[in-house]
Amino acid sequence: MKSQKRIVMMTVVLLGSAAVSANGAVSGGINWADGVEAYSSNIQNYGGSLMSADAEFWLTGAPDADADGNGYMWHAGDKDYVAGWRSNAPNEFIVMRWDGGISDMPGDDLTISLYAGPNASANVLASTDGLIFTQIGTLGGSTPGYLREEAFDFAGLFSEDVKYVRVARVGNGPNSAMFFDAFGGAVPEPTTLSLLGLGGMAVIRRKRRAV
Ligand SMILES: [Ca+2]
Ligand SMILES: [Ca+2]
Repeated sequence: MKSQKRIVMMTVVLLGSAAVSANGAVSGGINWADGVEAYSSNIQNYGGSLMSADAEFWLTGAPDADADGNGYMWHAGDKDYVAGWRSNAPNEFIVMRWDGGISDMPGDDLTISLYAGPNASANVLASTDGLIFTQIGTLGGSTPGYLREEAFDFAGLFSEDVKYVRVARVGNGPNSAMFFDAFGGAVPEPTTLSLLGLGGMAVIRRKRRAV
């Protein structure tokens, strides 16, 4: 029922001809973050190299740390292209930037790829202007080294496209490290939308017939 509703809503978006601005960071149907806007002084990759302007690629673009693609990030050949915080450094944060912005669409709008220690936790906030941030959810702990994805829905919280996402450390101390691989915004893909649109029409027709 929920998925039917979502498909119908996608149809509405399609009929409303949602505008998608061209963006160099869109690949694989995902609008990957374009830049690292700000970060606290101890942000580093797993190996301990501090974040710098030259290392923004650790966090921008598509996920790239799990080179062999099996979900575990610490195999030989896997890349240390992540950034985050280690066990004891309170108030750490990272702010990611999207030049083209992310629209609030039906369903989830943002996916964060990360791994974390079992005691890790963070708040996730988003902003349209980089000044006022609104909490969109939280991140908890998991098994160290194992990549996971967490999705967030802007769900009517913003009147304009989101251009900044902030992850802010909460849990501090042993086993509370958290490392991020990529931040992806949802994009209404024209071909997918067309197919979903047709599917949505079919759902509407079926529903009408059922009434
Ligand atoms: Ca949404
Ligand atoms: Ca990465």
